[in-house]
Amino acid sequence: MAFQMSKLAARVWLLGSFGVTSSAGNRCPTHLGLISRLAHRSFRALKAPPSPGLLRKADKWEKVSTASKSLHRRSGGAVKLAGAVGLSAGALASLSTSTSARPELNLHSESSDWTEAKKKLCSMDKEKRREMYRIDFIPLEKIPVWSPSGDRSCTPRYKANEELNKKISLFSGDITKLEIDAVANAANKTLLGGGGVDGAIHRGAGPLLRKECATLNGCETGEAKITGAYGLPAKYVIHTVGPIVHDSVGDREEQALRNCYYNCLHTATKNHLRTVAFPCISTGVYGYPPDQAVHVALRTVREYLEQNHDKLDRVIFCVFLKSDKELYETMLPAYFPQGSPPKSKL
Ligand code: AR6
Repeated sequence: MAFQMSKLAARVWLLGSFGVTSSAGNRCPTHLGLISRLAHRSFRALKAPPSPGLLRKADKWEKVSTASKSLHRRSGGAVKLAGAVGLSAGALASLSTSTSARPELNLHSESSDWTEAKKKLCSMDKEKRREMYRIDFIPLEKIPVWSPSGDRSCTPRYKANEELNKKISLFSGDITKLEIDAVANAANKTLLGGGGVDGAIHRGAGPLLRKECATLNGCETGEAKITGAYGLPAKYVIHTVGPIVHDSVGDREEQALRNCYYNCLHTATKNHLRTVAFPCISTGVYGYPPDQAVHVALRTVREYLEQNHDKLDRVIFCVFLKSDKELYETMLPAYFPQGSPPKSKL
């Protein structure tokens, strides 16, 4: 029995010596301390002191544990400390990655709890959240407010309203990079992911998005449902299901597409979200002609902003294809015309 306990104590110590730290993530300092305490406790249970050499080694890990906790706080002096306690370069590397670079929340692990992750993300400030992103991000400040460029004359369909114009952006690129309150997703009825922009959003957000989506019982065409955005720079994803167009667009499809935009905006404002980006819903796999969809998108946003201008700061039309960019550039002045400059008195 005594022999087995002694072996256990030695094993506990050995665990500490051989890279348990590398897989222990950010709990590394705690693990080191625990290992040391376990070693001491095992020896106490034996009621016979271990060899002085073995104890010295256990004490050394205790010191490393205490020192690495303070390192974690101050994140400096790692090399000096390693020299002082004789840590190898490999052990130092595992210590430094596990104490500073690794975030405390694993958003890309299937086994993480999505409710817990969502709660933690909500309570984090922007800087802390930025440590979690795996992709480049584009902050709101880098997304310019829309202003007409070139010679794109187009008959205005609404009155000029400079206040509303300041709330509009046309962004050309990947919606998953936007660091804003919410990105809309052109999903399917299962909400469990797919191709196109839906696939990009799920890939960027990681497996917890699918886990949360699985609790929502799908989504009907034209409706919208909100989830966390997990690994994305955005805070939330608002999923909507656009209409599928087989031959031509009828009233039903047009109304359904309008509902998508309206319900996404309504979901955003209901949740006090002030910046929202839209992809060109239904215009990919679902076959809605982009030159018709652009009118539905712009009209619905314009009318929503007129009624709710105090509730939103920015609506971003995110275009992925050059042809869509050109369509929006052409049609934006019809829905968000510029005011005429004041007449000169001369
Ligand atoms: N960022 C912004 N826009 C994008 C991105 C991106 N990363 N990727 C594609 N787009 P689609 P749908 C544009 O087919 O027509 C999925 O499988 C794309 O160029 O993604 O509503 C779902 O699961 C196009 O302009 O959505 C559904 O089954 C727009 O996003 C189905 O597709 C929409 O194209 C939904 O079809």
